[in-house]
Amino acid sequence: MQLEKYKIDEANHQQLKDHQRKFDFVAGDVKNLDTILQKLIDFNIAIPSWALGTGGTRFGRFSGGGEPRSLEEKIEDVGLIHALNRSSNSISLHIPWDIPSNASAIKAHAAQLGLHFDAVNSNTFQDQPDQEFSYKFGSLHHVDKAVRKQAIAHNIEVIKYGVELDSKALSVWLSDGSNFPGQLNMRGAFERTLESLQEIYAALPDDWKVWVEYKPYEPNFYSTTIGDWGQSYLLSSKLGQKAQTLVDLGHHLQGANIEQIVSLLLMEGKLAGFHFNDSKYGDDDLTVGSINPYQLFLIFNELVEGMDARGMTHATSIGWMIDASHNIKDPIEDLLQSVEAIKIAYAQALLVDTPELVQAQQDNDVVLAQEILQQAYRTDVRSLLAEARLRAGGALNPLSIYRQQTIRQQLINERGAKAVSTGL
Ligand code: PSV
Ligand code: MN
Repeated sequence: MQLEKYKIDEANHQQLKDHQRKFDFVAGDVKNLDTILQKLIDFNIAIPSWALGTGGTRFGRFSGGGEPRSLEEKIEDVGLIHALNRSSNSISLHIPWDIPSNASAIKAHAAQLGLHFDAVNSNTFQDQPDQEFSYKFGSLHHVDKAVRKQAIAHNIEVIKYGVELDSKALSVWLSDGSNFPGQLNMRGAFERTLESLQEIYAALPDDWKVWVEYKPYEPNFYSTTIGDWGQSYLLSSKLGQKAQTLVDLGHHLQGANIEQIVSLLLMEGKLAGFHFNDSKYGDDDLTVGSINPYQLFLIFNELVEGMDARGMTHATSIGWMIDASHNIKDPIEDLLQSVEAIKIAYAQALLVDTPELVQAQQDNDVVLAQEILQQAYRTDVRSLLAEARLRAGGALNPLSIYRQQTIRQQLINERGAKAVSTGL
């Protein structure tokens, strides 16, 4: 289904007076208001094709109904999100969960909704029914060359699908690791992974990147072969310019200073981009900003400062994507909340008074430095985001229209209460 623009306009009209009052209150204090609004308009976050259905845990899965049954329907769901927030103009595919059997038709379908294709993701963490060798003991790091070759071939096939869709990056996450001490020679595993990635790297088109994602544990619980940003950075450095490190916010041990990791990767030109989510304990894949919005703001503060220092365009220089799982919320509502939280953190980071902060740092004025950051963080920027959405043709309040228009119920009517989407 699609949401007609006039319905958004009607709802906006009803909420306009209230919005204007809130916007004027905040906007009065914002320097460079139009520049900031334009940055917010330009800033889009990709939606993963696997996040439009209900996620599960190993204990169970509770479908919410109306889940997309095909890639076409997943694209339609992203189209709905984008129509409402004008901030989600791309979709990231996971292969083989979402194989585009007719790439030009899929591309046209997406383009009609104002969407394009973000990075393509390979999957060598699950066995597929038709594959010859199992990934039970890993893929690109496997001790058996034949298994490695199969995994390399899969990644090269994923690049081919991506080329057909005009994607520009291959995102690789490996579950390769070990469950018990002694199971694996760690150096050997790393070297084999590098060798395999070198073969994949050689198959990348000139204008493509490979993003190497790291994760400390799960599904392996003793070691992961690409376990942290250092290991990913080492691989991406050895591979070459087209390789970079992807930061998934949930892929850190507790207490890790993610903003510092991000700052240094950016400094080295090695920050590929993000998989956004939030967590309390591990890779919880919760709604962005639901647990620790201050950390998200601190990450964006480093990003804005670091990107400005390198003259990078915020919206397009690195990859921005959500990677979350929706166990109990409506996936579309959850994604709307996540996009909003990301843009709130971004807007707050844009408000940081950088010259003043630099001076406070120079003076070792710790109190003032904290005041400057928290002044920005405690600003209620939601009406700035709403204004940016309004100017871009979206909804002042995406979630309220989504509910008012009973979109989930319509999706259930169309697709059924038991429709199940591919993914985890
Ligand atoms: C692994 O936990 C991960 O973050 C990788 O990005 C996978 O591609 C994705 O989740 C699968 O849901
Ligand atoms: Mn991820």
